[in-house]
Amino acid sequence: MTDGDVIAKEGTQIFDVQKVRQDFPLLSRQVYNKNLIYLDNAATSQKPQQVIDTIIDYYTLRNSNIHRGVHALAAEATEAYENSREKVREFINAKHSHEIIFTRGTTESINLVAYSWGRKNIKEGDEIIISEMEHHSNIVPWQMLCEDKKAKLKFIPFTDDGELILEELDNLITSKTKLISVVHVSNTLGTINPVKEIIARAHAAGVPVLVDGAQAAPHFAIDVQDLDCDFYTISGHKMFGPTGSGILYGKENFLNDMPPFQGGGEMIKSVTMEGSTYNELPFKFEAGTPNIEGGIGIGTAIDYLKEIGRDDLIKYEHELLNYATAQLKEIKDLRIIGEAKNKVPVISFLVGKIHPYDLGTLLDKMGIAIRTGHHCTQPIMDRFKIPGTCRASFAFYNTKEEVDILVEAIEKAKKMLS
Ligand code: C6P
Repeated sequence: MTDGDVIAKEGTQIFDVQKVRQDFPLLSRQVYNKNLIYLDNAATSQKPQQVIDTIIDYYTLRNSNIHRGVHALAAEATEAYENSREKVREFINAKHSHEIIFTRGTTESINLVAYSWGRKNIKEGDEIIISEMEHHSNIVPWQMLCEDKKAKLKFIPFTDDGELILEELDNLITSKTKLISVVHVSNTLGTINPVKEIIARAHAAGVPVLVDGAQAAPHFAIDVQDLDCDFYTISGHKMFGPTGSGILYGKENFLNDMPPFQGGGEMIKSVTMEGSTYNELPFKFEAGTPNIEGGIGIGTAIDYLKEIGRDDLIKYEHELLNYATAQLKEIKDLRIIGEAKNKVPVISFLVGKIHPYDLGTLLDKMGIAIRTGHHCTQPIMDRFKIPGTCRASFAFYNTKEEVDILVEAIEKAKKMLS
């Protein structure tokens, strides 16, 4: 198939992938003298020139600490950082910009809630519900909390296709349930979970919900007010922003009620030898000098996504997912792990008895970057009784032509390894 990568709506071009690719300088490099095919976007996405320029601009013209200087540079850097917070607010439709806490990423966001909200609200005998398809970042912090507080962690199971069994949720929720923390999109299975439905059921039982949105935000629009989630987490580096930038959204009343996560500069109102009082939101949760260029850069990534048009991007990615799934299924002995009806373009697969690491290594030599292993979701591997998978994760800058090259390369690797 040639690149039919411009989707036409009533004869008009609405998404030109070749044009979009020009914004991502790294996509035009070679590895091992082959054109790079980057299919590891769920690990981290590439960055458009606009985001790279923002970082260069910050260090070239504005580098200064924020919120504490009276001079011009400090004011400019603070303004850029706070403008970015407002862009994030709009991006996820939060009610207030002080509900947006800048973090290092989803891992830190979840740990913040587990330490701050968890240590205040969880006591012996309480229960927290997560699912069997969580990333380790949404398992381990709760295991640590439960161990600390002698609380219990319970799991929503999923089907062989990779869909959560929601009927089980009603059995899992009891009067002891204090929180549900669930992934919006599985990084291994690609499943888009019905989080709105989960939140409605949880709220009906008076239980708050955290949603791990690390893999959702890069692929579709998030509306935290519509979802009515109590917490939502995002990793900036997976949505075309800089590494070390992330978001914790929390409803104002939850965040106001929570004690600080870390102590230090910026998060205090006053400090005496006897004790301290704490700053208001969002600063109460942003101790110390933050990743300033990361915070500003995430705002540029949001500007970029708005500019290329999210609706068109979603349609394009959906087409890419369908095409890649169909082409990969043509390969004899290839088994896709995760065939939920509602997916983002993340495809985990195994080929016969070939170890994912061997296949991944050979594909790399052919210029194709995929991820192999358990993808920090060991319970999913246990569920399927497999050691790991190969995972091709796509972004809107990938093409059908790249899918074709991937399929050809897998066939070639299969011959070499059998
Ligand atoms: N998944 C992947 O290759 P951080 O590292 O904090 O930005 O994100 C952690 C995280 C949390 N939840 C989900 C659903 C995730 O996918 C990730 C990161 C990467 O799949 C690295 S293991």
